[in-house]
Amino acid sequence: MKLLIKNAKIIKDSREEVVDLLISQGKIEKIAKDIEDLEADVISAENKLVLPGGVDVHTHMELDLGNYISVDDFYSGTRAAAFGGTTSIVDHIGFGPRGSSLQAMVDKYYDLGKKSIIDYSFHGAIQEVEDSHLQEFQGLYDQGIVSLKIYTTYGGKLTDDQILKVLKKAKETGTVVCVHCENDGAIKTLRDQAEKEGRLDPIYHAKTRPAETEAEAINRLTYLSQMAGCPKLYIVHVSSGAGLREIQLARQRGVENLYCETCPQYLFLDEDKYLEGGPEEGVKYIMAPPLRKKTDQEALWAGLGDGSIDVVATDHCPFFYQRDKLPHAKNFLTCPGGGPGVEERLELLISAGLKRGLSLESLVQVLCTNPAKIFGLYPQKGSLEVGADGDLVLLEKKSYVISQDNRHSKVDYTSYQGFEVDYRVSTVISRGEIIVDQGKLLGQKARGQFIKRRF
Ligand code: DUC
Ligand code: ZN
Repeated sequence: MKLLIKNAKIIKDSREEVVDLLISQGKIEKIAKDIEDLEADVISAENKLVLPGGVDVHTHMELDLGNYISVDDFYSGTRAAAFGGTTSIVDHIGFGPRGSSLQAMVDKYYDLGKKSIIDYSFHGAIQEVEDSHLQEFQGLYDQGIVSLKIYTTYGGKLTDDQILKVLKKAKETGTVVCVHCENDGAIKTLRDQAEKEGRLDPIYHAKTRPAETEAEAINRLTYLSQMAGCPKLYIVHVSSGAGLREIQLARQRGVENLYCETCPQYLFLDEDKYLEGGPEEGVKYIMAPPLRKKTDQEALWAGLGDGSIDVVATDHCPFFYQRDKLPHAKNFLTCPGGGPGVEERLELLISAGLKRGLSLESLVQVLCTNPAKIFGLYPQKGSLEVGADGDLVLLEKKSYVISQDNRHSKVDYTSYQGFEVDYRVSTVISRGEIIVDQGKLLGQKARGQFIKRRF
């Protein structure tokens, strides 16, 4: 099967160019002007932006938190991703029971992932650091699981000695270590105090996880990384100007292989969301790290502008509003943390990014190319090059308002209700197959393939 995309405006060698792209057997076979191929189905990209399919390296499908499970499975979550122009995800898996091997949980996810509409991979997750766990890094790497995640807070957090062991082993195997950075002890003290004083409205979720807790943990990780010889270290969901500053300072003092991500919620939403509409509305935005101040938002946009933020991913981890979140409106301490976003990322970033004067090329870097490069999906994913997978998204310049009525996740709200975007995803192509066209899902269910990642 062949697909010919005519008159596609793409970015090539930092310049916009209008070309045709021929996809054959799922791969980009040719990029040139005026391609003719009588066997190919033809689609016109006239007046549309054509980008590599989006790569979202931070989702949590079916994440089991014990008392709650995030509501999108790999089918509904990747359906929402596809509608939003994302054609690959790398999911952060749950820990599973203590005492189990890292492989056991990855095996469980091999099964869960089979429902995906788009291509997918997983980051490993490590909550205990016995020698046996460290010895598993190589085997996971050989399967294409070339990254894993650690936490500095929550039940599965690692202590500094454990983190150092993980970083040293990762340096040996080439594994990328993703870290959720928040200072657990400080947060615990602040939460205990809030509980004692009865300050339990959603705004206290933000007040008990201040930006300093993120900045301190990022700072600590960058020094631990130096002690381990600078393995590949990736800070997930940077939410604050102070946190980003620690990354910039670490790079200035020579910490190599240090990457970071932010998410749309930290670029588009701020802590006023915890107050506007009262606790019943505010509870929708309980997530960690919490929403920050407008000044943090601006610092993150500046980080996108100067290239210090490498990736925008989503941390898509939705829980039902009515069923799961609303009952906790008066007690943030018990509310499941996380929110949706996998569908909105591309349209929000392209629309607002261009308005703010970012180049289309730099937006493609943070949404597609950098995540693919950092996590071993490149050049198969994340770029429009001959030989790459035929994963493309066509966007038309057509403003519309994001609303729960036009979403495709299972969850019953969107964090971006009422946001107007200038660009709308019109067609999504995965390995040469049109999977979304003009608001309709096409093709078979569960057609996604596991991506065996490598460097
Ligand atoms: N933060 C959340 O709020 N939910 C899921 C995981 C995370 O890091
Ligand atoms: Zn996450």
